[in-house]
Amino acid sequence: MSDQYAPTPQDRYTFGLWTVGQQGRDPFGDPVRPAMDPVYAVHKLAELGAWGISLHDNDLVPFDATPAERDRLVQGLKSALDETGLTLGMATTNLFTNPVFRDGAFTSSDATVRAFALQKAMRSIDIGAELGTKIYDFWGGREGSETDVYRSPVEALRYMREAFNFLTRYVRDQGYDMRFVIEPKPNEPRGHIYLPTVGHALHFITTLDDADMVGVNPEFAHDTMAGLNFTHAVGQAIDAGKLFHIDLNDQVAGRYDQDFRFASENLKAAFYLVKLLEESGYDGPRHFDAHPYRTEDEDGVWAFARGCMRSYGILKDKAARFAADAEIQGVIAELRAGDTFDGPSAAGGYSAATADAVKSYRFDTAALATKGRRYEELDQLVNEIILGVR
Ligand code: GCO
Ligand code: MN
Ligand code: MN
Repeated sequence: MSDQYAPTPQDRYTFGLWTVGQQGRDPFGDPVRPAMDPVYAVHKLAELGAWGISLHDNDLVPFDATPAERDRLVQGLKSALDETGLTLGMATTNLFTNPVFRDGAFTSSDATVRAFALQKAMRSIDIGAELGTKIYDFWGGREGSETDVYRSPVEALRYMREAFNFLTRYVRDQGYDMRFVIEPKPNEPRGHIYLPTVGHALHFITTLDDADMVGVNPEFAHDTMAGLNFTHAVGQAIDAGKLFHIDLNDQVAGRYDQDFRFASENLKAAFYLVKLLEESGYDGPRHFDAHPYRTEDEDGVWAFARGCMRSYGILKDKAARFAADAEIQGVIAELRAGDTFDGPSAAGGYSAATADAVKSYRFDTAALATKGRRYEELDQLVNEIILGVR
């Protein structure tokens, strides 16, 4: 479909190779789609108007590849990126599929596994650097536990910190222009994953040697699985100056890890998210980390990819309508006018005199207690924008 919502590279949409390449394998069933060649995926995504891709080391280079194979595959993808003009928006390490990571990677109780995870991450960071990414993701899918019978969570965080401190130094040593992001998730595949939320990750980052180099990669489905408000999590990341990347998809709260097409389930939550991202000046990738329904063939995969991008673009347009809607902005202006206070408050900072003034101020609590907020009216106007009648 070619219209004002047709995606262009300026929109900065990116897709994981593992998303369009997802074969529909699940715990109950075999793959329903054949493996997709990464070079083919790059060309198709370029045709659809994407800005770039992302990858795990093993989406491109098999776990057991020889150095020569590795070089050939990396070179092949580099040529595809050069030919299409697509960028590598993010790269990451697969530290979860191989059975060696059964009890974690950086936080494994086994020191040999922890060292192997470092080796795999450094080799994968090298691939990312060769292909030009500036963002390197850490999703600790296996970094967690089902039982705390052996490793304490304090020990696990110490191991995790050792790994991050080592790897940021490695990146600096190599002179790579690269920042790290931590991608929090509450559970799946582990029963409990360490650093389960954006807030946990943001604090952990403050304990790192190179904290400036590390931000977060929040994912819509991950907070939604836990019943949390994703837009609030993103807001906290923005407030901390740590929103370096974002994973967009969708999810029904309380279900398995669904990774649905962006905005396919929670339209309104997606609207508030897009509004926040666009208004915040976020200029990183709009990265789709989602899977086509298992019902789909390859045509369905591209319908899925188009759908992710179109929904984002349409919601961005809806956010612009919200900002331009005279009735909505009129209500907001009236509310803002009624929300000002020129008496003593925390706004100007603390002084003993202000503290005394606040303590002794005579507030008209009867008036405050009866003042309505008009959010019903405003929120319905948002519904009408989303439903397309405004
Ligand atoms: C998930 C995660 C992953 C990561 C990806 C990059 O729930 O499986 O979101 O898709 O984003 O592995 O590290
Ligand atoms: Mn996920
Ligand atoms: Mn993700």
